Amino acid sequence: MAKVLSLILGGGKGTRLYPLTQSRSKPAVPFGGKFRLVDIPISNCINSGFRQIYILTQFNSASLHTHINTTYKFDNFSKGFIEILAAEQTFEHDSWYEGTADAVRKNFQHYASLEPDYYLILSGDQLYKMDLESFLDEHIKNGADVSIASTPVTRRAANDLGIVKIDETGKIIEFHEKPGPDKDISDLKIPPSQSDGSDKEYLASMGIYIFNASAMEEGLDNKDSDFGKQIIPSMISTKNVHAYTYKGYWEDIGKISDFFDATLNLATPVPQFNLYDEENPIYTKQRDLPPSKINSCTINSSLATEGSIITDSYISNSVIGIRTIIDSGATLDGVYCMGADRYETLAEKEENRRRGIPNIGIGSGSIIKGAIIDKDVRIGSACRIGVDKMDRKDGSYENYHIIDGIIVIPKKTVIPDGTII
Ligand code: ADQ
Ligand code: ADP
Repeated sequence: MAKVLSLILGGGKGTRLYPLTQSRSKPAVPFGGKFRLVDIPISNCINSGFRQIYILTQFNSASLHTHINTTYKFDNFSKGFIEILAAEQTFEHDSWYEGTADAVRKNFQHYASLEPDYYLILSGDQLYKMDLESFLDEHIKNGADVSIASTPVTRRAANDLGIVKIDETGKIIEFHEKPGPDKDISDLKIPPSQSDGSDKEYLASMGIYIFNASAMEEGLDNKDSDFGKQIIPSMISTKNVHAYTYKGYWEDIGKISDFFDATLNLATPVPQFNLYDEENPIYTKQRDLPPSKINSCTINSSLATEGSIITDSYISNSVIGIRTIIDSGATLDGVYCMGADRYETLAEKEENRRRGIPNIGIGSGSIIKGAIIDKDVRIGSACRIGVDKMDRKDGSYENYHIIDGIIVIPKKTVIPDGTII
């Protein structure tokens, strides 16, 4: 059996997902109502039989630790483990990870003793299901030093991705990292003999790589900081680098707008990413929460996760996270509500009343459209958020942000009764 070590790139500073990454590392960002971003690559690894996994992340946080420790347990016989390697100061280096390759390099001492045959590098912010075992089989069959999972994309999508050109055997002969809209890359088009005739005329790197152990050591024996910008382009001419073509659903969710769209898509009647797949489940923390209680509501194209209490409300195109309390007469349309870490007690609610602050959840009669509401947010009654015609410019405001036109309310924010955003 080949020994494969999976390394999940858990994120740089997480700026593109800010403010969701204000108080947590990117892998710990809640996704899909009850999951965390990191559950996706981990589940892909586990479902493919790869159980030795490191998560490389810039910030450590108690929440990521708790999540990993309470969710993923392997028995003694499987030799499985999942460990977090957060950027740390050592005698050799005192900086953050300067990029993806730098993150892998700085942790070499942690994996060297395991003596893997192969390194599987995965991105931490993508939504897809892929049989990584077939990817490895293909890598071995091709006698490759490095293989790059690649997927067909349009010219527009090609702007922000690494674009590969392959020969008839699948060997990569050219690689251009993020060519942007102006560069002429027509010579990188998929040859007509391999094209399916759609407008997806280019083959893009998915940022998922398999390296032979020796190729990884050689590739990182320099000061280059990024796989996409430096390591991969320089290996194309010196090593046997192959593409593995994947044609299923694949979405980068490292940006607020993509994260938001992918989340709401989960709630559509036929979502692109199937959470109801018995063979390839997405694993997450077992919480022992009660079922959601729903009283006199109209709910359409929405997901309501465990432990929520929703009363007399109208909810559409929304994802309602764990322990969300929605009071009577509220309307939510196109909202990802992450939920709450705990229920408030009656005494705490009494204290909230005395202090004039709303309870955790969404107050009565509030209307919310096109928003991400982080955990433990208190939205008062009769608020109007994203409803009225207003000139909303992207930026940071007193108690909310607007990013790509989406209203984002950070964790634990208090939005008083009657607020209009
Ligand atoms: P990007 O996704 O833009 O392009 P990058 O920013 O390097 O590349 O991120 C790759 C993954 O590594 C992400 O999950 C990110 O969060 C994580 N990451 C980034 N910096 C990190 C750091 N310092 N420490 C730990 N993790 C870090 C890459 C490739 C492209 C390819 C796209 C596909 O470079 O060629 O097309 O992925 O999405
Ligand atoms: P996030 O999900 O936003 O990353 P954390 O994971 O750090 O946040 O917090 C979630 C955990 O913290 C939950 O397991 C919850 O039980 C616990 N928690 C948070 N606030 C409280 C509180 N005030 N009292 C008790 N437990 C809390």
